[in-house]
Amino acid sequence: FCSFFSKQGHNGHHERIDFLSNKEKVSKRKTGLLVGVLLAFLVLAAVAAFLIWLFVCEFINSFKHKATLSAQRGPQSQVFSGHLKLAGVSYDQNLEDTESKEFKDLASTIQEIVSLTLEIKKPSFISLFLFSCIFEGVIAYYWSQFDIPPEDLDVLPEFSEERVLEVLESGLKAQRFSSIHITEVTTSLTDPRMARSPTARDCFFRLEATENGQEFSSPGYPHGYPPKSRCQWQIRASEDMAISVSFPFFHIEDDCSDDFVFIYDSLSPDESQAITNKCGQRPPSNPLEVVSSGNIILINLITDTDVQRPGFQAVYKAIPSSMVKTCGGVLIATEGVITSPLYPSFYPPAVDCKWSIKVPAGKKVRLKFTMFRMKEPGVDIRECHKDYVEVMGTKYCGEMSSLSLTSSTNAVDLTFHSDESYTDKGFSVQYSAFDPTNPCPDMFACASGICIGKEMACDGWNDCGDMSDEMDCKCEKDQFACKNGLCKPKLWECDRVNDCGDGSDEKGCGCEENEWSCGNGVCLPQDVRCDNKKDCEDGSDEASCINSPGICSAFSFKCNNNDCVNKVNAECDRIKDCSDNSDEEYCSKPYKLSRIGGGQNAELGEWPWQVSLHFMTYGHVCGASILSERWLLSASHCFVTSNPANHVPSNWQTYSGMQNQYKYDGVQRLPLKRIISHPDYNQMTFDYDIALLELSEPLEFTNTIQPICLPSSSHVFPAGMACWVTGWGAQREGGQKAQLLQKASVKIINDSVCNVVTEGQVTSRMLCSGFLAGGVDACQGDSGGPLVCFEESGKWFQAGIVSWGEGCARRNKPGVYSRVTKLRQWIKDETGI
Ligand code: 4AZ
Repeated sequence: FCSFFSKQGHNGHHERIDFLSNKEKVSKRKTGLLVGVLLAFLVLAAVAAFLIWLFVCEFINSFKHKATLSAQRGPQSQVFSGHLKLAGVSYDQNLEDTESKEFKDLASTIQEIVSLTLEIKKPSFISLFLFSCIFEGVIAYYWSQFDIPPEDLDVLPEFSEERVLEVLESGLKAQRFSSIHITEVTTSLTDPRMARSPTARDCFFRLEATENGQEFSSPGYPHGYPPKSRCQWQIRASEDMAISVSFPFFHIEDDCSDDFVFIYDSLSPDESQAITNKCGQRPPSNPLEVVSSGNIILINLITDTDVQRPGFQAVYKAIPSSMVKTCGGVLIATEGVITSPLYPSFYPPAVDCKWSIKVPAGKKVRLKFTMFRMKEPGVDIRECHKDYVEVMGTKYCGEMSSLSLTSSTNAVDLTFHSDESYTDKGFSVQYSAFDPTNPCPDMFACASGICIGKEMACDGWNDCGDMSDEMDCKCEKDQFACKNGLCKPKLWECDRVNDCGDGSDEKGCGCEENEWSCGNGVCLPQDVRCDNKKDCEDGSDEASCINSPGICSAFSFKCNNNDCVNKVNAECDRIKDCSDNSDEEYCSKPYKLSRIGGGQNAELGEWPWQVSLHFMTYGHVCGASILSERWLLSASHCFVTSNPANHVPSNWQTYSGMQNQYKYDGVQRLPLKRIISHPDYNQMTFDYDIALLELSEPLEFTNTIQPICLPSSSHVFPAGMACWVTGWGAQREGGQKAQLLQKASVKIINDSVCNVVTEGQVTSRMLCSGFLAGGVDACQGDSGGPLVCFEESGKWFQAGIVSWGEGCARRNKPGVYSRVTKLRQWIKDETGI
């Protein structure tokens, strides 16, 4: 076992020769000291280094003429790592002892040869070239680093794995050493942080796995790992053993681009043999547990942030290779369970298994997967060209929450394949024989062949997973019969959400030509329009009366000079309707950064009016929105509680421009000067759940800090409109607060439906938004945050303040928000905004 030198090439001087200090001996394999082998090793190492150098030299020459890039950019490190498999080589155990003469001789000779090569032939534009190797039996693990100076960065795209491999392979084919042959070579581009760092030696460990579990943990555990750590644990076991590493405790920073653990089925950080990379927190009920395919494994911890997280605790042990490699078989029982090897641990790389299930003639086999996770970066789940389960000619991979299959005969094969890279939790499948003439005695038979309770059929929920339990149902009186055979609650009809899936519940909801359509979908005769009488529940029949200028009704936009504009949503539509321009004042500027859609995490600056309110030492507890440099809007119930400390402004801190609760770049933290809760706020009913917060100093607006537009009291947010709610609240009922700001699209729900589903608890100061089908909602910790809607005018308006709800995301229990339009006048009275 050897590890070699580092050579700093900037000045051409050798800086140091590092030998790893760990003296443990590992392998008990056959020994045989061969001076020739030593020589062969060093020649081999020199050859590899030389070949890589040749490759670099050759093609950099061809690119030299274009190499004049800005010197402002720093040098770029390119690291390649991989292994060389050697044949015809005997192994010398003394090489495992880094203190042995053999090891030192070999290390220094290789150092001499390679540095000599570099001194003479080093291209001036490669500032650092390193070659390091670890011998494990007949495998040499290596990595090479090139630091390309700024002026030569043009060549970077050409530093591809393919080119390096090509050069290595063709060079090795031409090798002239009779005693050894390279039977395999791999090369992969590697994150430079993984291969080497000046501090890596402070955190480098070689461990020997035995059948008794032993422990190691990340530096500083459990108090927190230091930033900029580059730690490596190389674990080995004796031949015919594999290694299992489990992490009973795992809590690394959530953002994997900062901190992460990378595990390899190799001793070098070779991407083609990566087992997995993980960050974040894992619950003890679902610990990370991985296994190697052979008797080596490498664990790297990279940390870049200052955010302190406890780190991990790991237990490693040697397990017989047979446990890893032996799988599959013939199964003749009428029921049983099949799992991927070592389940619930991650399955090992590079295994193939085949199970043949045979049940009595006349029966068929039902397969119900209770776990299916075979996710791998860059895999198209329609092709499954890497790890997969194959049943009846179809390959399955990725992640599936429900997969049920039935055989066409009384026999079925299930094969499992894992390739050399990336493994996952695997699968667990229950199989059972069934009688095709009566597949589900006393139960409902899904089209997939699985059985579910009779009461689950036609209940509006997709219990089979393929909707077959919800087809051809006889709908109850309080249900709507969808065209496609589904039954949905009558309440959901004409709520502007396609609950049936085929749109039939939303068809025929529009109004006739001679009718006026109210915002809540109600149709009234056309002559209700502009008769100065509120006919629609939401007043929308009086909100579009452009032919009645100057007439002020409750549905007119009132200019600052008391003129009235009878136009729907006149404010901030970029049209000057008021003679004093007051309809176009206080409109937040369109945000400059681009919006990135998809997913639940919000981007930095995507919701620039969102504020996080921290209370004493509790961290984030409520949300708020920015109205102006001095004023924030939030919910009264965040401040008026049984704890009087909640009402003390100095106990609160406001964070504007924030996305990640642990990152403060560009964030403005300001204390509160005053909390004004609505005087009519009712702690029992949550009526008037609104509060204004005056900042002790003004905010400075930036790209990520901007105010939200307040709607005028006549603004209509019609039912069915898609709006957005944002916050760091719990991501599910009873769950933990989010670290990254979350966003969710929710629909405005019509008031009469809102009243029914909340059993009459909503007042006119409240509105419902969400989905009656459940699944998307605000939750604890989002309170006080904004519900905002994008208007055709190109502006975002705040329609609501997160207030309350029965649980979170429950069916028929949408979120309830304070209705900003109804409280608009009070905001103006208190703040002048
Ligand atoms: C809360 O406790 C809370 N599902 C906020 C919103 C909702 C429920 C609870 C709406 O702050």
